[in-house]
Amino acid sequence: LRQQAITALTSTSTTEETRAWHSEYLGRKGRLTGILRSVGAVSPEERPRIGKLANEIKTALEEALQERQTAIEQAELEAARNKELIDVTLPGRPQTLGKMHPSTRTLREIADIFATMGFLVYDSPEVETDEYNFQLLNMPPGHPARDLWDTFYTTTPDVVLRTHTSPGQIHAMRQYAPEPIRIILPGKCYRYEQVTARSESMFYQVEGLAVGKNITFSDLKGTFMNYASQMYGEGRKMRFRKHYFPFTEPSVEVDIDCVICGGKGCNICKYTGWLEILGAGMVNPRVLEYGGYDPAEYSGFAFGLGPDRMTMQKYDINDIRYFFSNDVRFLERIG
Ligand code: FA5
Repeated sequence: LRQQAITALTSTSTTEETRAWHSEYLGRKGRLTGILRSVGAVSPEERPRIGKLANEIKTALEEALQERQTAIEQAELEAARNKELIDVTLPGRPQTLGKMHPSTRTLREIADIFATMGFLVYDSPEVETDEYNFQLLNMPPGHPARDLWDTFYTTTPDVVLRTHTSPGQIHAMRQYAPEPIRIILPGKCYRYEQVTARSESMFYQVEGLAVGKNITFSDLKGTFMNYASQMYGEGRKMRFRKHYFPFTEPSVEVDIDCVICGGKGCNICKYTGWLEILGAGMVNPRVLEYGGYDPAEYSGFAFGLGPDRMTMQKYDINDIRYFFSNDVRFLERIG
């Protein structure tokens, strides 16, 4: 039995196999254990000899097992180490570099251009009260012009997601009045809109506001001509259309010729060949007053640009929904 057990042990090569070997020979129901138990059955003369022999075998087997187990553990450890070994001669994996989102690029470009004309960047909240989003912009409760903006109301009374960046005008005026100001105010706006290739329910606007003495409509026009020539190069076609906003008087909308269709008409420019990029006008005297300026002394102009549509023009993107689609391929294509 001893010889047989030792041979079997030599052929084990994993911890599991040695365990199985242990239960076969030395376990509670093992073969050697069986012999040890039956020692009591042999004649009293034979008993000491047999018992001694069986115990010797037991000790020998236990020692052999211990030795085998140590050897196997060593081998297993070595194998694991080799498996995890790092081959320092392999070439490294290339790192993929992130790219700036086209909207961010446009926003920075706009900020740089207006900085050349002395406009500072001003930050204001995306969640507003009804008072700031409407009332202080000359739209008291029930004013029909509120319908120009499909508003996301919240479960908190009087709290809305801003539908435009214009409420920031009031925050800025109240902070700086009666000092003259020249600011731009970039940020996200929210509208409960039918989402299409040209309209999203979350989009960017860049508000602009200049307040001071003797500011006229010519300043507004001049600022825009300068902006357009820096953004699009000299000679880009632009048109001013009369419009209505409750917070400006007079008000205009400004279009540029659509490059996506080359002025022929496409769904982005509503088949007109022109793309509306902003609303603007002279700040309504009542709004100046709400902001803390005396309209007899001060005047100002304000505008609200839609940078997403400008980005679409610039990078030839035919659907606004790509902007927040989280598709890396979009960023890669633009890069
Ligand atoms: C306004 O929101 C006014 N607050 C702009 C303004 C500011 C006028 C200051 C006068 C003085 P309007 O709703 O037209 O106006 O939006 C302005 C621009 O935002 C649009 O010309 C368009 O370029 C962009 N825009 C509006 N709605 C969306 C939309 N759903 N998706 C993408 N861009 C939009």
